Amino acid sequence: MNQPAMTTPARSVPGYDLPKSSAAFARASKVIPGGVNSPARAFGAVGGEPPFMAEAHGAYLFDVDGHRYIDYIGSWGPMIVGHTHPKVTAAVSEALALGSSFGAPTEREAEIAEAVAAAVPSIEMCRFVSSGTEATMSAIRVARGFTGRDKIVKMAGCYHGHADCLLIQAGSAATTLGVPNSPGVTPGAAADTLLCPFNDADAVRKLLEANPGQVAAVLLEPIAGNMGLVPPRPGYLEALRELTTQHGTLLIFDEVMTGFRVAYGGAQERFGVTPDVTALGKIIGGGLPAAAYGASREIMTKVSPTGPIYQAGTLSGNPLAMAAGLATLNLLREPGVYDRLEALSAKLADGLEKAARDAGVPHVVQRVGSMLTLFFHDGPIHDYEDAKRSDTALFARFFWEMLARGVYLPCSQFEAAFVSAAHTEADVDHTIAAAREALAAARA
Ligand code: HOZ
Repeated sequence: MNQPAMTTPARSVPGYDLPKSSAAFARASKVIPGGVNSPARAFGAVGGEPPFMAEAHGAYLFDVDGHRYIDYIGSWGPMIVGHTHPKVTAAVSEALALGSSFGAPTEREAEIAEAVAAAVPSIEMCRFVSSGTEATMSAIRVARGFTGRDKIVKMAGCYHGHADCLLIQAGSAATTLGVPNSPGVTPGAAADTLLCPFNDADAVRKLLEANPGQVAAVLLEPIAGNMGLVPPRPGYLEALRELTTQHGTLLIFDEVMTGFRVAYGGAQERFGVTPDVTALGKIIGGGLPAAAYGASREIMTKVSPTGPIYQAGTLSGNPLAMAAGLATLNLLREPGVYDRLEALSAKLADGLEKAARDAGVPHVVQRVGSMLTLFFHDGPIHDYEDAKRSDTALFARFFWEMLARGVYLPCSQFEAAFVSAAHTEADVDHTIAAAREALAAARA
């Protein structure tokens, strides 16, 4: 892969300076590994140091150096209604005044669980946890406990958080930073994870046939978002549904990014394929730490305390996170939200495509709903191997030129950009104009 090293100096864009951020980064780097609390924020693939953020409102981020950015990461997915939405802020403030954590059940947990069950086709019951990692990790434990089998099938380039058995050919920052297989994962944990290319149902079939009665679950992002945005080929999800059913294997959709994003009911609603177990995160917490996993009543009643499969969490179902999540879901049920997201995202994808075409750079823009990636590679991109052929050096230059023009894209070729309901036509027009200039500068 053509990756700049972690130590690549910041690309200098005249007039775009980050002195306060740089000081904050130096301070943080002394006490926090890499100065960040999640590697995806470290600018490892684009070089240099990240701007430090001071606040965010609507579709905009504001850094400590006084720059405003049109935000296309939305905290890596959760902020679908925009930052500091008044209804979300009010809900959290009201909840906070009543107590921030009880370690005891609250009525709102059932209210949001009912909303999730009504929205997501595969879910009759769900359990709230605090992060997407916990959701996928717990979904796998449930699949193993339910089936009595050990192995799982994972797709190369899909990222499901940092549980041991999933840090194998993992996308997102694990790929960005060149560590798709992490040290610290024991051979035992890795041995039960079988790998397939994304979008290759035949490879899954062969693995299931070669491991009869041993595979608990086939796990994937139904729309891959952690190797850049890679949609499923027509028929792929349907084929996985059929194969897993034939083999008594559970199908798990990691909808941490796609849930409530590509449709209110997630990718499973959009594509009409219902998995056995679903992991949710990001939007469900409305910008606070909440995630969930869910399935049929038959499966979920095997979870402790009704069943023997153990999973727990002190801050699970936290009242502030539940308030933010519920307020966000309520906003997403207002008429026209997804139509508007679709139209705005299509306009953005179209504008980026034309800008890249006019600049004469290899490219393809891939989009599903309000998630998209401009790959610097003549597409289509169907899997991890395709994605890794992208020109990441060009991406890095483009990224910095966009940042200097007030557009904050994900800081890696191997991530998806997110459009929010707070973005306007004017924001998208500005972004496309910036992309034209940035591509010209990045090529120079
Ligand atoms: N799962 C996020 C999108 N790839 C990355 C967030 C993070 O690792 O900080």
